[in-house]
Amino acid sequence: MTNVTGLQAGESAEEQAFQAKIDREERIEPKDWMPEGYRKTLVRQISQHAHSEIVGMLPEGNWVTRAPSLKRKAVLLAKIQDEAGHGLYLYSAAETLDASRDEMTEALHDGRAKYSSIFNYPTLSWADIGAIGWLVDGAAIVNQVALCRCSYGPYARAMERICKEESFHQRQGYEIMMVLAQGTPEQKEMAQDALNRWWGPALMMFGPHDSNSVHSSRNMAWKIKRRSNDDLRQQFIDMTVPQAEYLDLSIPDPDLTWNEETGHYEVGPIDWDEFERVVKGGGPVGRERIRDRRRAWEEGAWVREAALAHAEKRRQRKMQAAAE
Ligand code: FAQ
Repeated sequence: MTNVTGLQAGESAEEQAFQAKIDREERIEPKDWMPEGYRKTLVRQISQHAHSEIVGMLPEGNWVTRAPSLKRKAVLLAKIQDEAGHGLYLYSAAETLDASRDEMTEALHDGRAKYSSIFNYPTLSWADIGAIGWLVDGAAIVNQVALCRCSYGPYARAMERICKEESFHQRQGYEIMMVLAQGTPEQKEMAQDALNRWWGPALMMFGPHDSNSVHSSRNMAWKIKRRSNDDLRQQFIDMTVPQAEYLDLSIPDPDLTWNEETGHYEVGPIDWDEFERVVKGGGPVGRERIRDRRRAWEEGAWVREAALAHAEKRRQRKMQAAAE
């Protein structure tokens, strides 16, 4: 309800000006006033996104030493390094909201912070590396293109850069699948098996159905989210089914149908019980992922210490030079 001052009930003048700025499609920058809820939900989403990039390096890292050729190994290494870079842009974007890197890392390690459910599945064959590029990066791009128009400037700018790299990732994955699908019957079977295992989890990447998405309505009003979970999932399905047909692989869903009237593919039910389990770290390799991240953090302690000591030395040298 609007009162005599033109404010919505319960809304302060600051909140109203903030929303008006968003409605004018102007970006919110770190030093602008923002409601605490806006800051918190962004820290949650951006840090979850950053953790996903970093944990997402692990399933692919599993195949670096077993890539089938030197070229494949070089490409895979470059992709994994890109994911590390994406994590860094995103942690930096979250830091502009007063979230500390150490706190975010701690939250990941002690299970308080989520990361994408998709990375709790194992990479059992080389074809899984193709399927990750094709399906996981493919789903990530669909979601992230929408996030390029997010109302928070640092997140939106990070997304623009990340999307460019993700589209290369998606193509390299599809190319691996193409080579396998056109290879020997055994190779084609590997590609089909990977599609069978990654299809359902890829659909879950977009989050729960809109009717069960707790953050959607608030985040859409704040224009953090531009399109709903189901809307983006549908775009991914419509884009990916013809790609599978081109590979002559079958989408593992007996209920998959083309709806002539709506112009969309329709899929069978998604296993939300599995999603709930996997999000809570109960996937096939959930524990292993956190164990590996913790170990990497501990083993990297000396690098952080050395970088800090070096920065301190430079600072002192600079101060000394200024004093002379
Ligand atoms: N996994 O109310 P909603 C990548 C959580 S990057 C885990 O719908 P929201 C690159 C959600 O956080 C992939 N948790 O939430 C790569 C919320 O948590 P709460 C990561 C999930 O935020 C490729 C609760 O459920 N991308 O793959 C998932 O409005 C290859 C309720 O859900 C991003 O993070 C899930 N799948 O919408 C790297 C994109 N879905 O409140 C390496 C940014 C939902 O309990 C190799 N994030 N949850 O703490 C977003 O766009 C949104 O946060 C959504 C969820 C769409 C994920």
